[in-house]
Amino acid sequence: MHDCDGWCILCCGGADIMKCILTVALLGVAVCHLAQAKVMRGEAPADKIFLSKQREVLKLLNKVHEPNRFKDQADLGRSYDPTQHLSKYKNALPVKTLVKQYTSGRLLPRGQIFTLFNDRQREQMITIFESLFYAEDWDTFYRTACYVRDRVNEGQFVYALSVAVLHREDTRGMVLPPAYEVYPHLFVNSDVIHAAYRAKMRQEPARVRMNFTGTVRNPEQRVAYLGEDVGINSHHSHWHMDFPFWWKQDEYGVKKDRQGELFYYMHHQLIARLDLERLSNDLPFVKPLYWEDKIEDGFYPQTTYRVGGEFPARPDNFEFQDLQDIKVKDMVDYTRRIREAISQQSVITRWGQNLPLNDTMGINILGSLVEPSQESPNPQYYGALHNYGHILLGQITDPKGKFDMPPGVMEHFETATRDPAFFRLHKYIDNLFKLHKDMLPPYAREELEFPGVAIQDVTVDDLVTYFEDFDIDLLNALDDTLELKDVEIKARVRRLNHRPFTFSITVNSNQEQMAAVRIFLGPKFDWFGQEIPINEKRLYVIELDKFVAKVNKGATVIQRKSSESSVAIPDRETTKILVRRVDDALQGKATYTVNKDVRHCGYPERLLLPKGKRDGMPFSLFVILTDFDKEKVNDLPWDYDYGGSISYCGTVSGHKYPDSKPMGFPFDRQINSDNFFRSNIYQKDVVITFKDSE
Ligand SMILES: [Cu+2]
Repeated sequence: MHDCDGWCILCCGGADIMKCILTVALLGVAVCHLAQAKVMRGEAPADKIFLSKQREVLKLLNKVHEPNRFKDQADLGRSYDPTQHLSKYKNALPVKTLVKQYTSGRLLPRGQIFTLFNDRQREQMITIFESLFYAEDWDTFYRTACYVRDRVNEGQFVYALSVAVLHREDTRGMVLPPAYEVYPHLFVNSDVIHAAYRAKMRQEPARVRMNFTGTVRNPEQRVAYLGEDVGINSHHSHWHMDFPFWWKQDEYGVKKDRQGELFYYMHHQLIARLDLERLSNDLPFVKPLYWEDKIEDGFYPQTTYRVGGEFPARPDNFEFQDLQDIKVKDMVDYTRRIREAISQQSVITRWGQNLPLNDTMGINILGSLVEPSQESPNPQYYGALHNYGHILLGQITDPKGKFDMPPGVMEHFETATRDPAFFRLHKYIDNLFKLHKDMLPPYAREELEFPGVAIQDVTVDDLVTYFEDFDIDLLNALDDTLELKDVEIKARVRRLNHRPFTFSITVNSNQEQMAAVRIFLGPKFDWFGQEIPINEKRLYVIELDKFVAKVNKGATVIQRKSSESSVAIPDRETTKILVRRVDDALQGKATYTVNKDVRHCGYPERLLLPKGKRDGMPFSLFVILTDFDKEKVNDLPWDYDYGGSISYCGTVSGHKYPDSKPMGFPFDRQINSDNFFRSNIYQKDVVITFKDSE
């Protein structure tokens, strides 16, 4: 974001100067125009050392299902013996264990399906991750990565390497290829894979059209474009890589600030977003499921593992089944204990102490307890509501393992949102969080207001959504041999997008100060066409943006583009383009910029708006300004962007979450409409119009 000191020409720059001058002339106010694309503060040209590291990581993640095709890496991996270099690891135990497990044949073999929800497979993956993470320097890390590349299961390898790259200091800023290109099977339907194979056998380039799962006879199919969107699945799986539930904060020395609260908020927003899509498609809000009730809607994923068969399907009206280690009755008990803790506003720790669930910290504790993460105060007593929910749903059709069915879509973060039951499970969990939030007092006047600051007007361009085609590269989905040349085979999917839009927020202030700006969108009418009261609407509002702006004494117009939203990230670059850009930079043909805070987690920017309707659908827009100086946490420049997707994805690289307000403020607590609206809280109706194509 640019500085906006009233000296408009200095702050605007580029093509916006004329518009800027005109605005000043017409309105007599300072206008801050923001850059067209999302410009990241941490961006700088990459040096050769970084570039060659980036290239090696991309090589390691190439065609992971096959032995490493890069001879230099394969040779290095074959000859490297980690046990000869134990002093090169900050903690040598994991790598020692890994070598022992490998030589005794106890690791999950290559070619088999890896799921994080399987305790044994996860423990092995953690050993691989720790071997990579504890490597003292890049050289040791790289050699270890080459060593494991051809020895361990490829699913475990991709996950462990990715989390290591995201958390090591010497790999900061490195870009991982999009998950849907590394593992296309998890993202596209079986018939697409079959058609792709046919094309590959003929060595012919192809674009295979992929349809959403189900038919018009299944109402849930109307919103499949959201649950099956590769961007959403990628966002969700990356969130769980940035905030793994198995992360040992103290041991690894990397703190995860407000992880429990982020678990609540990111999932809460996913449900609210689906709810707005449902309204746009004449469907009621998501209903929570319950352990002892039937799951009305079945799900047939129509997706196939690379090896291991189809993802299991669930017929309509199926009931939860006991698994060997997880009983439905236990889930009921865990829920009861959690509800008790919420109503008493106190959790019992594993040492029998009481931990209060109050104020802003309560939700963080509750999030860690429900998921649960390693920070759960008492996993024995409160169980693993969310993780077990995923497993129960994933194994519902073969609970006793009689048919040796592979894991269900719910047992991978890359595929979970495809199943409508994912949202129903999370709505159930979200209602527990709501119960807790409802125990807290509504925000007091001084928490809501921003004395001396008033929003005079908010305008925004026409909000228009449409469907467009998008191609997914299937190169990694298909087995082939070195002799066969790669041909372009892609899956063509329909995906939602919107026209770019800009908010103009006119603010009056009695002094120059920093304002935290929050923009939300909520439904105006419910499924029955009745206007939703604010205290209910708050549960369905989606965050569109949150940022800091400087307001001047007098009037200021804050302008903010949809492309700058801090909940979202732009489209991921394809692996092919990424490789080409890195190669070009290595050869000195072009500059490659690296952003040390780069994020892979982030809601897809093109899904920022719900679909709306052809005739236009009214929504409620909210803009809230608060005093940033009172909520500022880090000692960093006010416009520091943390990689651009803080709202749902928090921060990485050791930074704290940048503001101290509860996530979702001010809609996370009960609202009394008489006291809520003040001069710094603005509401207006907006209309979203869906066009069939653009
Ligand atoms: Cu999740």
